Amino acid sequence: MDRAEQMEQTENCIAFTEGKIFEFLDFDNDGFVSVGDLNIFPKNLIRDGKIEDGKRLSALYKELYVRICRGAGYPAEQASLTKEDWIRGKLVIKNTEWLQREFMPGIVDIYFSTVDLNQDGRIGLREWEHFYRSRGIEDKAFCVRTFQQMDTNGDGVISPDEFKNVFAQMGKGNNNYSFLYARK
Ligand SMILES: [Ca+2]
Ligand SMILES: [Ca+2]
Repeated sequence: MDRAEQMEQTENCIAFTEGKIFEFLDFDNDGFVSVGDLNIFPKNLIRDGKIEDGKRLSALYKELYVRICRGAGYPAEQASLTKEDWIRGKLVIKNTEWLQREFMPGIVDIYFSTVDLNQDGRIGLREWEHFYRSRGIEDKAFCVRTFQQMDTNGDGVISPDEFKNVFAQMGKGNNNYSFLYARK
């Protein structure tokens, strides 16, 4: 495979994962995602007492939305985006300093602490099952399989580094982790 083919394959993989993320964010399945949809997640975390201050998370998502609009070729913020817009915009901003250095580290830490219910700095299988149950997924075999996939050193818990690695891999076009965005 030459370099151009490799790049195309990476882009296809990222597009696949971004399509899953879009479907996850489009809660009412109308084919559009607005900045309000992006804020459903931070709002739920605040409502459930998972985070005290959702301002940082909301600001990150707002900025993401604006950058995706621009990346998709719109001169100004749009009321909503289609899946095609979302993927096109995300592919344009995927290697930007902001996404890699600010957005991803910011949200990954928050994700980890919301799944780590007992706050011991590790995610156990029970916590992982709870995370999926909160999304209406009760499939135990699915939980075990995805848990083992993330627990790369096989010690029975997911460390912050293992968790971060999943997002780093997704950013590089590895679509083996799109299960993170599964919902019922
Ligand atoms: Ca824990
Ligand atoms: Ca581990």
